[in-house]
Amino acid sequence: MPEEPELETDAPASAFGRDVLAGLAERPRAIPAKYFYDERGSRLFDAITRLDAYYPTRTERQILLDHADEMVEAIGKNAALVEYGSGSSEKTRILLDALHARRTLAAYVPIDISAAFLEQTAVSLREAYPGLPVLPVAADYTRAFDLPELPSETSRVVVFFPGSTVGNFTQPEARDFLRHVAEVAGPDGALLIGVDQWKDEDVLRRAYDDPEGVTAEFNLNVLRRINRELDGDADLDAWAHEVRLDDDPPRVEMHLRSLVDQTLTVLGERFRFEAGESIHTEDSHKFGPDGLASLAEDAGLVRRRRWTDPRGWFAVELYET
Ligand code: AVI
Repeated sequence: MPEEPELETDAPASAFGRDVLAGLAERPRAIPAKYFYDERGSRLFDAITRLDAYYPTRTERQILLDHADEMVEAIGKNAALVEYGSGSSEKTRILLDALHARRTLAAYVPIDISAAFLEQTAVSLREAYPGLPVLPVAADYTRAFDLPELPSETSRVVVFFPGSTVGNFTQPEARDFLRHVAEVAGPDGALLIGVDQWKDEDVLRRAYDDPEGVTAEFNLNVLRRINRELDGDADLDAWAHEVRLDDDPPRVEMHLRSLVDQTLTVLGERFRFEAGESIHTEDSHKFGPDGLASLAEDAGLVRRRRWTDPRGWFAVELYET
């Protein structure tokens, strides 16, 4: 059947505009978390990863440092390491150091939506790891994309997805994503993934409501973005960052709570808020020891290894197709 052409309407052109208008009209009101990450939002997220209160980044980093040799062994000889959402590939360097020292990697394929950033990263990685084919792909890894041609000696594809970004997907999204990863990895492929674990509620609250207020700025940044890009009129002093914990499924929710009765105008549409009403801006799912394994199983991925820190706050898990 021929594809239906997109209808010309006077709806806002950008996906951001469409999603914000739709999300503010629904109940509960919500804005997808992916819209945090404009340039300022990405910088704020980077600052979050360096906060004392935000344990995931440094805990995962330490797990990679402590177990890199075992991971290299489990990855096997001549794998192509395909990193989803590579950014500056900071954590990957721990793995790349260990893999490159043994000359066991066939190629490194960083995938990121920002082509300019990706090129910079590729240049510095080629310098740091002479002889390693670095094959960047500018793409949105949640959609279909083609892998570049891999060196002929490549034995398998290993997808690397650190940071517990899988926790920002809904469960159906996570299932679809894992299915897509299994397809990209192909037969004999693998997934090495960072998975944040459910833990003491005070630790979780502090991580998402840090005393320095960086996470609050990160959350409020989506309103700044609406003001700038969607002709919004949000008064940033009339909104507060709020964190809620929920256990079904276990997650940290971020909200923007209206401090007063007010009207928010976006692209000419008016949305009425009563004091105390909120916009849900992010879910960060936290998993039990087997939480991700059961989702992955539905996608045809079998867990083979699991590495954690001594407190069991974070895990890095290896799955195979
Ligand atoms: C990107 N993602 C894994 C972060 C998280 O912890 O869910 C985003 C974040 N939100 C608030 N702080 C960090």
